[in-house]
Amino acid sequence: MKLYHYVHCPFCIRVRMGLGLLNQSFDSLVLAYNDEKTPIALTGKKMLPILVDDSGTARNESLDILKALDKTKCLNWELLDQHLAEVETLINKIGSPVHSLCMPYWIWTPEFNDESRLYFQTKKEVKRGPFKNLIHQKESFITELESILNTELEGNLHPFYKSSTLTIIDIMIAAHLWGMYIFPEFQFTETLHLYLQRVRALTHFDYHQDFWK
Ligand SMILES: N[C@@H](CCC(=O)N[C@@H](CS)C(=O)NCC(=O)O)C(=O)O
Repeated sequence: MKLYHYVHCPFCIRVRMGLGLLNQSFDSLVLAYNDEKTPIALTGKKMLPILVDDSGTARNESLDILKALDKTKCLNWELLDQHLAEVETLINKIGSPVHSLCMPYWIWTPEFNDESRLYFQTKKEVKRGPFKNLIHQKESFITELESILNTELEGNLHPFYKSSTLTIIDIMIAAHLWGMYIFPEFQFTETLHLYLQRVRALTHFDYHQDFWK
């Protein structure tokens, strides 16, 4: 199997975590953000993650990829079905401040070069405004994120989200939060840090593995 992904992308991290949990080996292919040709040739869209299975079928949509891989249904998809609207709202609420805080930092990791950095920044600034302004507003994004984590996440961890065992919902939450580990002015509470580290250990996730091959 081949996984085409971006290191920072939360949807790609979902698939990397799922593959790790399921002990599925795969070729990890990190694409440059400005590479439009490769994803379009595979699926017709410029969107990652893309998983190409052993039969050569290319698939996107992180949850569809994971559902197809999880043959034994160990990720408890019923729990997601039961809480779908609530989880989607939570992920969107987390994603908004996380993306505003992390995008200006992600572009300075080894994943990007001058061309892909300019491509990413130009594209993302259309929706979010100048990265410079995002950094100037960082305190208010941090306050927004902390309030969501405090009121809508921590109390639901038992020790996983509404569950005593890891489910697809934990992979979705952890993948979206992982980027905050690179943000210098932010610190997870001990409860959340331990939760994320539990997900990391069970999924054998190594955020930076592709930078150090
Ligand atoms: N619903 C998709 C979302 C994937 C997605 O949004 N990927 C982003 C990266 S985080 C992407 O490929 N964006 C391409 C672009 O903006 O050029 C999934 O779950 O896989």
